[in-house]
Amino acid sequence: MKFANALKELGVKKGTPVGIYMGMVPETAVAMLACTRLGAPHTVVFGGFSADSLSGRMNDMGCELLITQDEGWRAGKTVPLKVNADAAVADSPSVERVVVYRRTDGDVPFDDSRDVWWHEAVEGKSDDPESCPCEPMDAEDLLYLLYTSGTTAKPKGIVHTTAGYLVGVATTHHYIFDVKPDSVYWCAADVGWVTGHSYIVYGPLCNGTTGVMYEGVPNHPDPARWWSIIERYKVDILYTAPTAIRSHMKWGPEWAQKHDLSSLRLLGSVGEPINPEAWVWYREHIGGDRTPVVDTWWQTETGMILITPLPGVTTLKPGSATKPFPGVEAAVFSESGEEVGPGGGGYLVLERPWPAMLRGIHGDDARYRETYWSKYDNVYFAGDGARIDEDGDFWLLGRVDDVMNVSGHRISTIEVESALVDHQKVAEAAVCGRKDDRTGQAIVAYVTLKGGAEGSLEMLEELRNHVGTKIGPIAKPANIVFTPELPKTRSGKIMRRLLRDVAENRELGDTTTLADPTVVEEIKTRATSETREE
Ligand code: 7RM
Repeated sequence: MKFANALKELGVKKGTPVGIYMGMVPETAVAMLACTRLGAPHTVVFGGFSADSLSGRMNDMGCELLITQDEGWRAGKTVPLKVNADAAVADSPSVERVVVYRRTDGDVPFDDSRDVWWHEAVEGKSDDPESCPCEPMDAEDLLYLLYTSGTTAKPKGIVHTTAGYLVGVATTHHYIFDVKPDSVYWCAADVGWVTGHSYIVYGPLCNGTTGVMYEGVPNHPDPARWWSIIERYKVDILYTAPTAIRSHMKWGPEWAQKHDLSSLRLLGSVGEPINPEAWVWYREHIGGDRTPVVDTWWQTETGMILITPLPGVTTLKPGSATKPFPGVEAAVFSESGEEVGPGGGGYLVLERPWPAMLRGIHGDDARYRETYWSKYDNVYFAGDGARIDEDGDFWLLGRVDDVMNVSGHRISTIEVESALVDHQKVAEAAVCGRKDDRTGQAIVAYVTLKGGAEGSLEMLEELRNHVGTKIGPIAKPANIVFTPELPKTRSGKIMRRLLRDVAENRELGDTTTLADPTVVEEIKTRATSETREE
């Protein structure tokens, strides 16, 4: 309330575009909700993004005000948010004012004519709701833009509007996470991604749910950090990503065993297909073999979860997101647009609108039509491959741009990855196709072994054979590169495009969204030496 009054005094009103560039502090949620109260649409830019990414987004939206903080605080180190924000604002002429939340009290540049401290802006402001009534909004008024990468270099500003979005996220949050009045719910995503928007801020807070927000990383000061938080706050619902679960697998179950996790009632997964081994590990070592695990499929564009089990209702199946949420009509189509029945595979589509669906791409209607509505008539094209099994359960196979074609056989990178991580010595694997004169494409696998073990030629053969046994000889990787880390975006998605560049000896493309840019150099060195050994 106080902060909404502060923004109001700074001239923010219905329709004023506001940028938010902050870390995982509760004030980020406060900033988002203060904008919403005033009817001002926001765009939250993940704190790990660069100044260039921030200014690109603010320019696209035409932001007039930016809310940031002095510094972020992550794994014992500071993140220079204000310094980056200043560099971004220098390239974003529409930004007139900058509000700075003091988090670390670090010495940061401050321009008195433009910048204002958060704590000074709220000083003396009223916290009476009557002093700042909610702006009445039309159901279809813009709530926020969230930028997400597509197939071009320019991120798309996904448009989410007010009523349908809130109905969608509140309903799915309630039913899928089986939220109780006294729940302590923890979504471990970053608030800068759609998962943070829908399932840290809007869904849970519409439902009045108490939530945990954690600023740090899972392994600082040690890998027991998450489990001690769960014990301390008696968290009953945990929602995270497969990549995080696999990291915990790599560190070993002993960290979780040190803590009392009996408060947990439900576990969720999102962001990428979860391999059955990680699913089972999650349920066994974190869920004490008691809790349902809900594998939830959705996208920035869908706004809300669309394919998921309902706990206590749906029969769970490790690796499958199971069934569409009630009211959602999902189907799998062949290339030519025929609906594929049980047992078949193809492209995931949505045949009926849903409340939280995107309303467009900001400023680019042509791209909106082209990306989602041009492949088939009147159905939404999700860009994911999927299979429906004999029980009608959906198996998500990853982005369709990640499908390989080896000697005319369609093989999903995810299928090969799942087979590799199914091997007891493998911690993580990423797979991509590279051009091959004989077979069209050949499969290249990048593998991280458990406990940081080094790869050997014996191990290489063992893994190729393992994949051969799991999927078939056709799916055996032509090359396996052992590497201590995989290149991931800061939201934890493996950057296969970069792996393809390495596999095909190309100059590396854009690496700016990588969490750790040094990883690819290491992989390049290993890939070259590995190929020589072959
Ligand atoms: C929520 C989020 C969307 C893409 C989507 C998929 C993949 C997400 C799952 C999944 C298999 C899941 N939004 N994806 N959830 N794949 N099973 N449960 O991640 O816009 O950042 O990404 O993520 O490929 O198209 S997102």
